[in-house]
This record gives sequence, C-alpha cells and structure tokens, in this order.
Amino acid sequence: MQHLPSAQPADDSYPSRGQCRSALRPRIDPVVYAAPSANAPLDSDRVERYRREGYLVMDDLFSATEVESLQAELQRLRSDPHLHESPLSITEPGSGALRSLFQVHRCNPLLRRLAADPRLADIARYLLDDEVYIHQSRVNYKPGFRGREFYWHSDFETWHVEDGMPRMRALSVSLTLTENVEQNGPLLVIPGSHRHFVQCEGDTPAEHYKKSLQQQEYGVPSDACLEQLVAEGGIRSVTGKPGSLILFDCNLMHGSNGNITPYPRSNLFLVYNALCNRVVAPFGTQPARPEYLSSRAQIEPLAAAPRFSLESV
Ligand code: 6CS
Ligand code: FE
Repeated sequence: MQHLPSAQPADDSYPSRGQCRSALRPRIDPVVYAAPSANAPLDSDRVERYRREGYLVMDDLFSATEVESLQAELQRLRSDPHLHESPLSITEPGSGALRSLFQVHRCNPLLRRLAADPRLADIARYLLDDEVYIHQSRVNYKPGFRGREFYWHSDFETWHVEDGMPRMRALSVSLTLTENVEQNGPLLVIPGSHRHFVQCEGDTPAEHYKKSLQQQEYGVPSDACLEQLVAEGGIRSVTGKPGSLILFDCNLMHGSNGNITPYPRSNLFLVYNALCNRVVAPFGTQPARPEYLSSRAQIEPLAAAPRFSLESV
C-alpha cells in the first residue's frame, strides 16, 4: 500500500504534489461521457476531434450583435469601481492592471443567462452526460502592452488538489471577446495532453490562490513531462475573431504567452462541472479555496433555458 501523506485521501485517483514525484500518469476517466446520438448538440466529427485532441474551436455560435452586447457588458464590469476593489478581481503583478474577474456568472444577469444558454449548456450536458453547474467563471482581460503570461498547467490538477474536484468530468468554454491573434498572447494548447494526468511536485503554500492566479508556480508540469507531452502532441495557438468559442477538457495542458502588443486579449471563461462530480474536500493539504473560485455552498444545476436574449438585459 503506497504511503500517502495523512492529509491526502486514500481514494485519490489523481494524487499530485506533496510527496508525489513529477510523472505522467494515465487518465482513468473518459473524455466524452455520452454515447453517440443522432440528436447530439455537436456533430460526430466534432465530438471525435474533442475526444482525440481535448479541445474544439467553434466560431459560428454567436451573432455579431450578441458578441457586441457581451463586449459592452464586460467593459462595463471592468470599469465598476466596486468590483475593482473586491477579492473577485485579480490584478497584474507590477502594473496593477485588471487581469481577471471571477464569479461573473453570479454577479451579472446577462452572463448568468449566457451560462445557461443551450448553445453552451447543452454541449456540456452532452459531453459530460449529466446535469451541470458552473464550477467557476472568470473574465481574463489580458491587457495590451504589459499582459503577463500564464504558465503551462492543467486546470483539473488545481481543481482536484485545491478545490476537491474528484474526477475529470468538467470542461471550460472560453468565448473570445477581442481578436485573439498570434501576437497578443492567445491560448496555447498541447493537443492530446488531456489523456495523461501530469503529477506535479511541491507542497501547496497556504492561500496559494493569492499568488497562483497572477503567476502559478505549484501545480505546474516539470520540464521533462512538458517535453514529453509536446513531443507527442505539439503546441497549437488558438486564435479567433471575437465571438469564437474554445471548448476544452478540464485536463488539457494549456498556457499563454505575454502580450506586449497594443491589442488586449479578453476572454470570458465558464467552467461546467458534472453534478455527480461536485467538489468534495480538497485532495491536497490546504483548506478549500473561496466560493468565488470554486462553487461549493451554492451548487445549483443549470435549468434548461432559452437562448440568452438581449432585450431584457
Ligand atoms: O486556479 C484556477 O482555478 C485558475 N487558474 C488558471 C491559471 N486557470 C484555470 C483557473 O481559472
Ligand atoms: Fe487555466
């Protein structure tokens, strides 16, 4: 019986950090949970591509008018002085520019409706084959000129160790709100990396999120693991015009470079978790992170809803 640190639950399917060594471990969970279906919200080619590569880009879901209303709403959020002072906002180290705003699906009626929009929620319900709830939402405003990088990481490794997400049965959707071009720090992904669990080293510091959301140093892959993932899958940058949707598995290895161009890169992220995969106690050694990073006290399955309308904003 492998000795686990006292705080690490014995039934941990994805041990990481603490006494673990850096290693690639097999993923024991499916990527696509649903059986093929004629009335699936994604065609079979897209489902297969998602299963194989761990992500999908769709630029045909939202109209220009819908994107414009979302852009206006997020600019309004960005200039709300109350939000700027709240713990929901994370600033760039150094410049102090707004980098991320969390829990936007709860504080904003339009984004609450977007999260329930069938164009997103039905795809999540299908791929995860369960009712879903929002585990986390955020707007990443990667400012121009001084937008910092996000180092390589698997979101699931953090959500498992620090939030207590049991299994890989969650996915993120990222809606591009500005042009995401090669030069302004677009999302970088390693196709196929989601099929390995990258075990990380190091002890999670207390209140790690106060640092990791600006610059993540724990829960990141070793150089050797990264080299092996890249050797197998390569690296792709995910660019797109405003309104493109990037759908990616919770365990896909991703990151982004800095942005020294004058063009900001803003994306809205919504994380859908299967209701049966709701967070439990963290699998790591630190207390659970706050509610605005990981829904816990308020886990409500998303009700079926109409497309989000622009009338009653
Ligand atoms: O710690 C988290 O939950 C966040 N960190 C990153 C870099 N991506 C996922 C998530 O928003
Ligand atoms: Fe991430």
